[in-house]
Amino acid sequence: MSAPRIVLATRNAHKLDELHRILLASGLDVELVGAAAYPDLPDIPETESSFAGNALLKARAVAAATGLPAIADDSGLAVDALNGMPGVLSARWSGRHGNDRANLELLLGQMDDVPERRRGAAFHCAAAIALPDGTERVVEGSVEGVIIREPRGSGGFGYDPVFVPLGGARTLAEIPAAEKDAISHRGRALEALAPVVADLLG
Ligand code: ITT
Repeated sequence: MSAPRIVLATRNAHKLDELHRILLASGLDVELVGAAAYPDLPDIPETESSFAGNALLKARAVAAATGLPAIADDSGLAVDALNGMPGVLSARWSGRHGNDRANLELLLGQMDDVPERRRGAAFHCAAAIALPDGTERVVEGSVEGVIIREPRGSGGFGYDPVFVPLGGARTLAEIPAAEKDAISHRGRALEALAPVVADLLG
């Protein structure tokens, strides 16, 4: 029997790379296809207030539109000094969706006067799978760290250049991809999702 096909329901190329990489490394026997293979997919407004709610919205909509199982991630950065923001608004914090550089610069400006002891933050990821028959599951993962004052590193994406995980010295943009996957919010969420996927599609 051929491996079941799963659509990765994201329009963010960096997230797509990470989802692909982490799910393949998990050893799941599945065929992964990007959402770009389905150009007529509807635009899905992220109307929920939680990462889990939005991940389910995206996975559900893509499963319904393609007739295939779909995996989606909703993720973002929660900064203590900003009362948990940008949170679910992380992708559009500067007003323009997906402008990583502008988002990061706005965040650094907002945190200019925040002293070292109050620069804590965490990345959160909710990873959801939805099947065309309406079955759905969602799991979450996080990584805690601090926001530094100047971007460092050229790997990763988004806020990675200003985020140093707790106990580390390098930003998520300064460490190799596999090292990020091993500790990241997305790596942890997908580690929890992989057995769920195997159970549902096995
Ligand atoms: P899709 O909804 O199509 O998946 P998106 O980029 O809009 O793409 P999200 O709504 O989940 O996805 O927003 C995620 C944002 O959170 C992303 O644009 C970054 O700003 C930030 N983010 C999430 N994970 C990150 C990571 O691993 N490293 C750095 N920034 C991250």
